[in-house]
Amino acid sequence: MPANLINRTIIKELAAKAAGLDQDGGGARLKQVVNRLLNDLMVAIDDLDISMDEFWAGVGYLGEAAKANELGLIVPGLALEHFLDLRLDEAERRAGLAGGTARTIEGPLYVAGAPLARGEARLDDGTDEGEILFMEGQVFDMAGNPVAGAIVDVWHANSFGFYSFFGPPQSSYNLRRRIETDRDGRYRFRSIMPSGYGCPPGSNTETLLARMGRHGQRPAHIHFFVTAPGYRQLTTQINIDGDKYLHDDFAFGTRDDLIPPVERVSDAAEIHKAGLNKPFV
Ligand code: MBD
Ligand code: FE
Repeated sequence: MPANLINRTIIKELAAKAAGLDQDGGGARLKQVVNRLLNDLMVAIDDLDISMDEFWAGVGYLGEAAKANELGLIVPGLALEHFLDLRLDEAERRAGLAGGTARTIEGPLYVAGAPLARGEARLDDGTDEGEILFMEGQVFDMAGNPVAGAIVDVWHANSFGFYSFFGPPQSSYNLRRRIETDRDGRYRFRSIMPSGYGCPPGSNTETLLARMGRHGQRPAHIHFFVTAPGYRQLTTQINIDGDKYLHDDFAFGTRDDLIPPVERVSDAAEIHKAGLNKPFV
């Protein structure tokens, strides 16, 4: 098959023109980015001898995915969201800002404006018959001091792997809360154990992954944004230990530091002793 039909200098000039580099107007950064992406795409097309059919199949695919609101699913599925995290990690390391709880991807299923509670919250609306789950934690600054009044914005899937506002209807903001940390920086919540998420069967993303021999499954996880005035935001998740997909996440979000111990208790008295079973709002 014929590859490299076009001289690299011609590609360079064409990409520069298409990005408006020879024009006065426009934004320099935008032109720089478009120029680079076009150049690299043209080189890839030429190197791989991408056909007309293949090219338009790709454009059509992205259009379909966008129409179905799935770009936010394909990005993590192709490891790009995790890659952006790796870059932030390294930038922080070089700036001497490394440390603290590891970040991981946000994913496409966050919804702002969850009900705000103080210190503790119940996340589930009582309709999910999944395993009851309690979680508690404490927010510290980089010097190790507890941060009172931090907002822990938490969201996760139900016991079938579905999120409120997406997929089969659930009550508004089910399994989504903002919890303000108490004076010791502590928060705690009651909820139900999530199941792992799977890309919708037959969706563009699932189909693409299948065509590459991949699956679209995530291990069970719980998402967090942690914010406080004057601090950088932490975007992270925990994974539920023991999940079949714990180290086989289609979105590459699992990190070794983000798999806390899960303790299963059958005796309600043990829960009571831990002070976790009083009524939650
Ligand atoms: C999710 O629940 C998720 O967290 C990510 C990253 C991608 C798809 C679904
Ligand atoms: Fe998720």
